[in-house]
Amino acid sequence: MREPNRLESVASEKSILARLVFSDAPDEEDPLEEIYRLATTAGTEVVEELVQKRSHPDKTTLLGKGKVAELKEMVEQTSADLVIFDNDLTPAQTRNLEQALDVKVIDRTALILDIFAAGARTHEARLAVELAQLEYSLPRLKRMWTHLSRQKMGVGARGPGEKQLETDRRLALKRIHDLKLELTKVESRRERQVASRDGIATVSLVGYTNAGKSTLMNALTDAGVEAADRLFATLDTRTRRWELKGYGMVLLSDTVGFIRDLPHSLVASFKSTLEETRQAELLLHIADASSPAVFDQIAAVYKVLREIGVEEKDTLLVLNKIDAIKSPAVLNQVLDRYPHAIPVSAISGKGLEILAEAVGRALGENFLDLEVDVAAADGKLLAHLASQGEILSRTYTDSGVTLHLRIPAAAYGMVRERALAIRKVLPSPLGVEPQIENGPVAEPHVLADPADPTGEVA
Ligand SMILES: Nc1nc2c(ncn2[C@@H]2O[C@H](COP(=O)(O)OP(=O)(O)OP(=O)(O)O)[C@@H](O)[C@H]2O)c(=O)[nH]1
Ligand SMILES: [Mg+2]
Repeated sequence: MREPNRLESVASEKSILARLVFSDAPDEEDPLEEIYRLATTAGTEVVEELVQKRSHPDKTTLLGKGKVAELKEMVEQTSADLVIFDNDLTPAQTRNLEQALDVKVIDRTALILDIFAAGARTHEARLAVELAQLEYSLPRLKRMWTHLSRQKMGVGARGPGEKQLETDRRLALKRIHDLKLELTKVESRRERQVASRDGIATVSLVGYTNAGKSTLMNALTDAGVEAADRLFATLDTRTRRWELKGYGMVLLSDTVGFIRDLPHSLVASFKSTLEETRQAELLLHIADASSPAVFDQIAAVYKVLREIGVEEKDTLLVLNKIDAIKSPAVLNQVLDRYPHAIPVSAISGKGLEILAEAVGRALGENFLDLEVDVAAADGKLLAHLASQGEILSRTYTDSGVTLHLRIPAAAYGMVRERALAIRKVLPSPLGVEPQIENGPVAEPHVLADPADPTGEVA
């Protein structure tokens, strides 16, 4: 039996980049920068580039006739294997362009899928990518067949080919069905896992790809996750304990990054990977403040957050990479637009203390300030308090110990049940106001959980 159709990898092919920019779109410093990064991340060698400004796309070939001819000449001169469009192409446009250029043509979505396919490591990410690839290929199966039929049987011929197309479609649909089922199982497993955490607050890092989410996760929790100057370096979700000074323990999770015009099928397939984000109490939206495209990237992330249904969640905007910003004026421009944003550098550690305070403040209502008496023999409660909360002071008494502590509200149940006396139950006081401009420089600090050196969370 044949495998359902997969997209071919474009790694190590020579590519030409092309993009249609609408005339009314704001000027970009380098309109091909992102597609160039995507193309090289996918492993292609970029040999030429072409941009056309136009008020509307050509229905049949996206670009105008003159530009298609220009592209054709480039293909011949460079012997490129492939033309990559930074726009999305309809199946018909792809077919027409392939015919006109006599070379393989792929669009932005196909390229992103290729990168995801090459990078997916975990079972879950692999399932998600395969599903997205199949959904992308399904309406294009016809094209592959039409292509074949012409070579083998002449235009309009009917016969075994049509049957093959039917078989391909059936196989693809069956596999899509199976993958969705499998992913639903993964999703409910994850939902149960997240729900079983005794209500400890989860803070989820979200943001444009390459903004520095994983680097920040490492700086805050000593997580040791991979961070790299590569688009979509992270394709799964990692959750670690984060000991928030003055507030107690929360969970911090790092996940797949977003990009503008992220294919909808891809977002849908990654639903289970994004489960932590969907259940998080607080989102930290990490933006690369040193990127000339920072405004577009912030907007693109808000759009994806809407798509996955979490736009209503409490979100702190974090402006990362401030060490790489050339002039203070650039940062001020971003702060003018987003005055509540918190500038940090995950690499130098600047601003991280202010960030931690802001997170604690945002989560403040989930924490309780208590003074409790615990029996000396109640090792279980003492261990619970030490692992879940922060003990601010302890005084030994004849019968046991009096603790002043701050714990997540969800961890209060056991205290109420077992403590000898509870004297204060107040919402935890707010942290210090984050200082945005000219704030003090915080030293880099790494918070590790001494009880568990890996800090890994199931
Ligand atoms: N100059 C500077 N570079 C940073 C900073 N934070 C991260 N980077 C760099 O940015 C690149 C991307 O970092 P990652 O942490 O992998 O970014 P990410 O948001 O996790 O990216 P994906 O997982 O691909 O979505 C790496 O080369 C980091 O070293 C920072 O504060 N300053
Ligand atoms: Mg990452």
